Amino acid sequence: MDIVFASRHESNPQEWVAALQRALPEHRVRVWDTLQPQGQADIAVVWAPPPELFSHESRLTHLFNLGAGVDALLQIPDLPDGLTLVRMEDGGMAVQMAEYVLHYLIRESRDLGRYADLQAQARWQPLADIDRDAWTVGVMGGGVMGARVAQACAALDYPVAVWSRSGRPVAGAQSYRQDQLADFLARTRVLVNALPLTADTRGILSRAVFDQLRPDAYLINIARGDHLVEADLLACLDSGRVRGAALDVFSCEPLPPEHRFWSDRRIQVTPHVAGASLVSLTVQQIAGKVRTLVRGEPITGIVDRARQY
Ligand code: NDP
Ligand code: OXD
Repeated sequence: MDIVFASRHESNPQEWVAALQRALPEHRVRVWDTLQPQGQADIAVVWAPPPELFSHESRLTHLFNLGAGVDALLQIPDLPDGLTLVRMEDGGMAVQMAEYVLHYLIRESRDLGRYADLQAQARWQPLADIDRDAWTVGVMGGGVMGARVAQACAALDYPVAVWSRSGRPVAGAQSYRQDQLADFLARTRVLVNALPLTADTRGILSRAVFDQLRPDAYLINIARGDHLVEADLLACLDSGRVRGAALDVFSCEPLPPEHRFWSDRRIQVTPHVAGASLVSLTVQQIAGKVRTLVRGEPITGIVDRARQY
């Protein structure tokens, strides 16, 4: 197989190529660029690939995405219909997502942000004990990321609800189907978004949803910026409907320096780092799937283009 690595965002593509080549010594692995012979690649490993990859490499059969989300790939105008898209399944990201959510959940439910403020005033002032039943975590999306997040919260005895298209069961949580959104939201105090960005989910984090949450709600968005209607969040923060938000992803990344989110003390901003695909685990997974394909066997993680995830 001729395997090319193509990413406009990766600062060190050689690190990926070297790791892939070590894992697949029987195949040829190289960084894709337009200076090399074209039209020979069978497989591309990508994250934000240059769009011209697809017009130059007509032999490609599989596109391995370094991330879990394929929304950006599906926007590429000339993406060939016959190309099989394969997403990253975990790759070390799910445990990081769980850590991220637990950090903000614990910070809010145990008043750790308020204790930081009290320390600044040298005030020794114990606050009320936690009422864990008042801190139901509602996770939107029960896939690889959402299920791991839900299980981590449940392991610390928080009540957990998970909402997904199918209502698939998640250990330790109560599951809700797509048509049970209102029941799911009515229970939820800390809303965690782990949905893929699709036509159905774009803009889902809106006032209509925030208004159905329990009072004093908190939002954690670890999926995509375009899930959130930013003006609705700001309005709900101002009205007190939502107490705060931890946001890892934004419609415009990097978040522009003048954006209001940076200076709003109710919002915690991180630069799209909630779950990073780690080189060793990612390469191991891709190499395993390439070997499976060479044996002529089916692989998991194939994107259903009609569903958009
Ligand atoms: P999965 O495909 O494993 O899971 C997606 C889940 O969303 C499934 O449970 C699915 O339901 C549910 N879902 C999809 N559409 C709808 C809908 N319209 N209504 C209700 N539920 C829906 O994805 P992952 O868990 O691996 O990843 C989720 C997203 O997280 C990625 O697409 C990406 O955008 C984001 N991400 C962000 C990272 C970061 O660093 N911030 C890192 C990694 C991922 P069902 O189970 O019924 O199919
Ligand atoms: C992903 C991401 O989709 O890192 O994997 O955002």
